[in-house]
Amino acid sequence: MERLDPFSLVADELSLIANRLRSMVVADVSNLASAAEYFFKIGAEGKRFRPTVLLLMATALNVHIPELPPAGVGDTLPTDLRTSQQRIAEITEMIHVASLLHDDVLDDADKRRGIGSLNAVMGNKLAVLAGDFLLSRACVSLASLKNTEVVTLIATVVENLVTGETMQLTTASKQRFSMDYYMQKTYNKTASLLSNSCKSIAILAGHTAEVAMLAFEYGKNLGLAFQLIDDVLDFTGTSASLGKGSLSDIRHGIITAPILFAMEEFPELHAVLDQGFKNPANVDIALGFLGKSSGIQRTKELAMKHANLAAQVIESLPESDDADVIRSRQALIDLTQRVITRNK
Ligand code: GRG
Repeated sequence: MERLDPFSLVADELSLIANRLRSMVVADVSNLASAAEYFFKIGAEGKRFRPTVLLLMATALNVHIPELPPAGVGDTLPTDLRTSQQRIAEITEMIHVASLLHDDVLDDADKRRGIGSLNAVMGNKLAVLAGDFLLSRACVSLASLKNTEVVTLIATVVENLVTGETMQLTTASKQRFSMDYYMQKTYNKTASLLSNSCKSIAILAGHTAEVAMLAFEYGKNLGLAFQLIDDVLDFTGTSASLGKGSLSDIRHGIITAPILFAMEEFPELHAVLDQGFKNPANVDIALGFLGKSSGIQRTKELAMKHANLAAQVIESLPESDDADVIRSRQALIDLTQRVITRNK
């Protein structure tokens, strides 16, 4: 079967969602309106990785469910189902952007998606409020789906995001230098949104707990792989060489997988990391150790392990001979490899 770019498979639906998002973030107060719409404007929308995954998952799970009785009066119609799954994609993107707005305030970032960050352009106060506003609009949309299980899943995501961001603030060495702590933080910060939203797509379609768990596992492993590569890119940027990335994590004293692996090979790094990075020379020293170590390679291998686990999940979904289902599953498998090889 021909292999299509995963993004182009859902391109039409993605632009439908983009238009809906723009209409959902309209506010009465003009500066709140311009703040809230800032990252939904054409050209500022980012990679739209999450809605792409969710729409593909919706089609990938579009199989006959034997446990379900034949549709009766008042049941969710297939078109209503697809619309409710699109809502999940919109809600997920709103929560994602809200978390970016708050993250940029916490980090005092000046750039996001290649343009000025909202805090830099409109100030911290409006950026925080715009994030809260997006979150509240996401809540209203979520409530309209009238599915308490899905409400619980998405509410857990917000809790996990806040927990993950708070975990990252820790100054305790035991936690900062622990791989287990880092993976837990990574799940909270990045993978929870994908795992729980993928599961929501399955729940809305009426799938069994088993299939819902497979959707969750795909999102979790894809999200972990995505963040591990993000942490590599922070060091390498688009090039293959160290130090070409933004180095934003290490400059903020955030210890990620490449450094944690490097530390296993060069325990001397411990003292450098303990001193912190107020002194820019320490960044160079840490990069020196990282370059001599296999930290980047081992991080990529760990990302690959999670990407492969995500791909295996798709292989174990209930069989289907529907061409659209098969194409979407292939695209979800393709995405697991693209996440590993991406450079942005
Ligand atoms: C307001 C919901 C809410 C949370 C507050 C600040 C915070 C708690 C959480 C921040 C979590 C965070 C910033 C995680 C990083 C996730 C991540 C990998 C972002 C980059 O995602 P991309 O590359 O971005 O998909 P684009 O721009 O393409 O959408």
